[in-house]
Amino acid sequence: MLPVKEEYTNMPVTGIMSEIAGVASLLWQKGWAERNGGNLSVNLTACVGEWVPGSPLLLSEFVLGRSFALLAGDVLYLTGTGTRMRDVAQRPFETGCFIRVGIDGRHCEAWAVKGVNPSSELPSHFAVQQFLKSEGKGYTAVLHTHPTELIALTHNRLFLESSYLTRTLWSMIPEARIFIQRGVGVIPYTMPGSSILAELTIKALAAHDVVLWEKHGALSVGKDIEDCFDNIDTLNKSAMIYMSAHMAGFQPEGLSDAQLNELGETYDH
Ligand code: 2HA
Ligand code: ZN
Repeated sequence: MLPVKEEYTNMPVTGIMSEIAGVASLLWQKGWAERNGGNLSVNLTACVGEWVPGSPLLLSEFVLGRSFALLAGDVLYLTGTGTRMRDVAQRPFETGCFIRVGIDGRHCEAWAVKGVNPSSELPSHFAVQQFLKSEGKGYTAVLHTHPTELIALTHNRLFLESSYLTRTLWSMIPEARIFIQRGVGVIPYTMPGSSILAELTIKALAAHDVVLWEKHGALSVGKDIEDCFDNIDTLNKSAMIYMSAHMAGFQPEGLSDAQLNELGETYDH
C-alpha cells in the first residue's frame, strides 16, 4: 500500500485511494498514460454513506448538462482534468475530485484541492457509472487508458470486428479466455469525450466488460479499479504475444476451437 499523507488518513476511503494510486502507477509504468492520457472513476457510495470530505479539500458546486437520476446521492471519485497518471500515483487525493450527486441527479457538490476540476470525460464516466448501477452487478469502477499494443491492433480493419478480435486475443493465451469471458467490444473511431462515444460505449458494455475505441484506447469496467486494470492487462498481453510472433516472422497458430471450448466449459460462469 502506498503511504497516504497524514491530513487524509481520517478519511474512510484511504484503502480505495491507495488502490487507485497503485493502478495509476502501473498505467504510467506500462507506458499507457502519456501526458494526461486516461482517466478513472470509482463509485464510493457503499463505503462512505453520508460522508462529507473535510479539510484540506475545498467545496465547490456545479450543474451537470443532463440528469443522472440513478446516481442521485452517490459519491464518486473522478480524476481531474489534465491530470497525469504519474501524479495520481503519488497524490490521488490531490489530483482528483470527490463528487456527490444531488437528489435531482444534476446539481453536484465537488471536493478537491484548489484548482483541480473533474476530468472532461465526466459525462461519459457518469453515463457508464449509471449504467453499471442499473445492471446491479456490484461494479463500481471505470478505467480508460491507452494500452499500446491493443490500440495498434485497431489500426487494422480486420480487428474492428469484435468477434474476430476476441477470437484472436482469446487464442493467444488461456488466461485471456478464462478471465475475459464476455470478450471485447470495438467502437469505430469517434471524437474523444463526445456524447456519441459515451452512448456507443454503454451499448457495447451490455455485452462486454472491456471496450476498445478505434485508434484511441480501451475502457474497462469492474468490481474495483484493479479488476479494470487486470482486464486490460490480460488482453494487452495477448496483443503483445500476437505481435511478437509476427515480429519473429510467423503467424501465431493460436489455441484451437476445441481448446478454447474446453476452457469455456471449465471456467465460464
Ligand atoms: O484524459 O485520455 O480520452 C485524456 C484522455 C481522453
Ligand atoms: Zn483517451
